[in-house]
Order: sequence, then structure tokens, then C-alpha cells
Amino acid sequence: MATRWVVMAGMLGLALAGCQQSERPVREPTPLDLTTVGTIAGVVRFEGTVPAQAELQIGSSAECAALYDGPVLAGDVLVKDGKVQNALVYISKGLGDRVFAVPETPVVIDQRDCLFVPRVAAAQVDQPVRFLNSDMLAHNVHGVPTEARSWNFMLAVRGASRDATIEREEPAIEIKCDVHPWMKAYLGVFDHPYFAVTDADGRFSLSQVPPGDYTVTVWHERFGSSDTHATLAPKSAQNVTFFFRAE
Ligand SMILES: [Cu+2]
Repeated sequence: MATRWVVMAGMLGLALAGCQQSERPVREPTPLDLTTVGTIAGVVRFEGTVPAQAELQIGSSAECAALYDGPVLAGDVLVKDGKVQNALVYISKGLGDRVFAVPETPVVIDQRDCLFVPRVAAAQVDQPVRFLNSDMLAHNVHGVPTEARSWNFMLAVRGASRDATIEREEPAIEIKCDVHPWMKAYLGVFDHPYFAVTDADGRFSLSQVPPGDYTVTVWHERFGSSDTHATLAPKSAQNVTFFFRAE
């Protein structure tokens, strides 16, 4: 009998902890002095022989395979003229205890032609991340963070969507579809708005950054990550170039 009570109390404790986590008080954003903010922008480059993209083995699903004629590439290495697309660049140190408003606009990740689109995305902590299914077959969305809570839901039919919010920072959360094991995406989650995914020209831009000394980090799913230092004077623009090199 005594044991039973202990177990029940333990469960109650867990339930309360869960409640508190999902109803955290909204923190008041720190005012940003727009007369002094600046920009950290630049490019992510790759030097040397560019490794080949992974080729996806989609043959286990006849429905997915029917969508393609030739090989299906992962999009894990997108390098053009030495410029790296789909690298995630973000401020990793230097913002102190500033608090930033959380955007209500969702970051959208589609499941289209049996792939996640985009493959690399980023959001703020607590910002809605909207997953869609644009295919005529069922997908699921399984986020497997190492720090934050995982999530896992089905999007059974075309047009289905569901939002997830991530409650703590993590630079690159792996997202997969358990129905189709080749489907992967990566989501960076930050408690500030200073992040970007590089475009086809390898470019990124972090705007409205307060003056200060920062560590800026680049992450790429195949090439790894590296840091650089950037000092931003008031109302200035700082240029940063990251280099990945062939091993
Ligand atoms: Cu799927």
C-alpha cells in the first residue's frame, strides 16, 4: 500500500513539472536600441575537392521511387564555385542575458516528393515550426533533439499540417520520417534571432545586431562546425568569411 502511494505521488510530480514547462512565463524582451544596431554578414566557402552528395536509397517505397527517373541526391553537399549552401550561421556567444521577442510567424518545413523541404532550417525557441505534407502518401515527423524534448506525429494525408515548438536551444536538431528512412532535415533552434541558412551563393546576413563582441558559428551537416570572432561597432557592418577545407 505504501509503495502504491509513493508511485502515485511520483506521477503527480511529473505531471506538475510538465505543466510548468509548457506554461513558462513570457519573458519581457530587452529593448533594442535601433540607432546602434549593425549587421554581421558574409559567405561560407569550401576549398578543395568537393565530396559527392549522398545518393538516397528510396527504392523501399514504390510510391516515392515512382516520383523520380534517375538517382535522388540528398542535398547534403550543395557547393557551387566554392560557395556552400545550407550552412547554418549563428551567434553562439556574446548576447549576454538579452531577451528577444519570439516571432509568431511559423517556420515552414514541407514534406514534398518524399523529401523534407527545406533540408536545413532554423527557428527561435518557442517559435512555431509548421510541418506540412504535400504528398499523396503518409509521412511522419520525428524530431530527435539531444537537449530539447522530442516530438513525433503523423501527417497522414496531403494538406495535413501540424506545428511543433522547441523549448530550448539546440544548433542542429535532426528530424526524420520514420516511414521513409532516407528523409532527413536539420533544424537549428536559438533563443535569439541572429541566425541564417546560407543561400545558393553561400551568403548569410544577421541584421539588427547590437554592438558587441561575438562568437559566430557555422554548422554544416557534412563539414562540421567552426567558430570565429566578430566585433561589431555601433551602426557598422562586419564581414565574415568561413572556410571549410577538403580533408
Ligand atoms: Cu515520409
